[in-house]
Amino acid sequence: MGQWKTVYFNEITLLPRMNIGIVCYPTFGGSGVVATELAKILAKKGHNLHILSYARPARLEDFDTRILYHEVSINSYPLFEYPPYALALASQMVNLIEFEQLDLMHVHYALPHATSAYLAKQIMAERGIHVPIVTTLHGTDITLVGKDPSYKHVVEFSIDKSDGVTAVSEYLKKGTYENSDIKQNIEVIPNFIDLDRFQATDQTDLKLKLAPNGEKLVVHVSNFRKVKRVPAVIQIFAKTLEQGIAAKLVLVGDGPDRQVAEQQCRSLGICKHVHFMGKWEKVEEILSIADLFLIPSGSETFGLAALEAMSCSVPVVSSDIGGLPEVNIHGETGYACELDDLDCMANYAVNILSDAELHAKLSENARKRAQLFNQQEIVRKYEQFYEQVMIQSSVKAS
Ligand code: GMT
Repeated sequence: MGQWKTVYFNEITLLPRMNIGIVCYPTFGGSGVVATELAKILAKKGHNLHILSYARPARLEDFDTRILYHEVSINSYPLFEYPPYALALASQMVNLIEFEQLDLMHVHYALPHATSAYLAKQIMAERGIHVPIVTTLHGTDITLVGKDPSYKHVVEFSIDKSDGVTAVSEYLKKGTYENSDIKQNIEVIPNFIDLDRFQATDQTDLKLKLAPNGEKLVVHVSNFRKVKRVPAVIQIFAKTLEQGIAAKLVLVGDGPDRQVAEQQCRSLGICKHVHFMGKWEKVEEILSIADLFLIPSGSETFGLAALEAMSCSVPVVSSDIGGLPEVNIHGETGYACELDDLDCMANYAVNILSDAELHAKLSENARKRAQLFNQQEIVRKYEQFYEQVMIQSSVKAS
């Protein structure tokens, strides 16, 4: 049975104000960033947000009275080699739904979030309370981990049981249908960008520090996981140097392949041209002075890092896999090459860095393309999707 609830109106938009639960990983990049930025914008629009994660999300820095962060507390016990996070999460979801009177729970990254949500929803249904679940598929929850036989059945079941499912690109939607037994209707709502934060600003001092002799700046930002192919970034850059381009490579981020990358710079003898920044919050400052962004990933359902660069008017050279071609348009905002064709990427990099007219055209187009992913418009799509899911699922539940 569905239940009647008082509807509060949002004093900012005059639309119904929602109590929304957001579940995410607290990570620096990817789904954690998308989920947290979404929560921040929804809060600015007058909704109440409850973020549930095992640590405070990296992007949740400022205080907002409409955002409450709830940490999933997970007690260990000598018997547990692996403490059951999914169960602790489901239990805490039940608390939130009940005491904060959530209208909807939105989980980012299916594994294990969609499963915990399904469990919480069933518990609440037993108590006569219906809460719709929206699951957003981001990437490896479908393309890698989610299809691992040790998780597949549960992940697919949980996604199918969600009341609404979104994917961050057409590629991910198509891939989900092709590589799983999921039957749920999937709505594509792409990732979004804050065009005010991510825009080129004057960073002359930083530029002088990183490129003191007026060298071109090539930038890569990632979590240095295998899939990001940082060694390929270094090889492409080395080939660019070989072709006589005076350039510096700035690597932003950290992760498992950091040492491999450092070793590679040493063996190629190009350490003095490469700067490892480590994790760096204000990535837009570095992007502001970048002449080129490299993202030769082996798997990427969207490529948020490319969009951030484009929003700062930086042309992109990428691999042509996954959702990257939906972001970086070949010949318009940069270039995309086959995954293993590092020569192709290096040649395009040289073209961009040595032809001022071409560079100017690509950077103007990059910013224009980024404007299509304006956060206000995309977040409105999420709001509309929530409204639609709430109506459809309450009809089903009654
Ligand atoms: O799958 C991952 O590597 C992590 C994942 C995440 O959920 O943090 O990143 C994915 O989501 C991002 C935000 O939607 C996308 O921009 C990335 O392309 C995607 N990563 C991969 O597909 C490898």
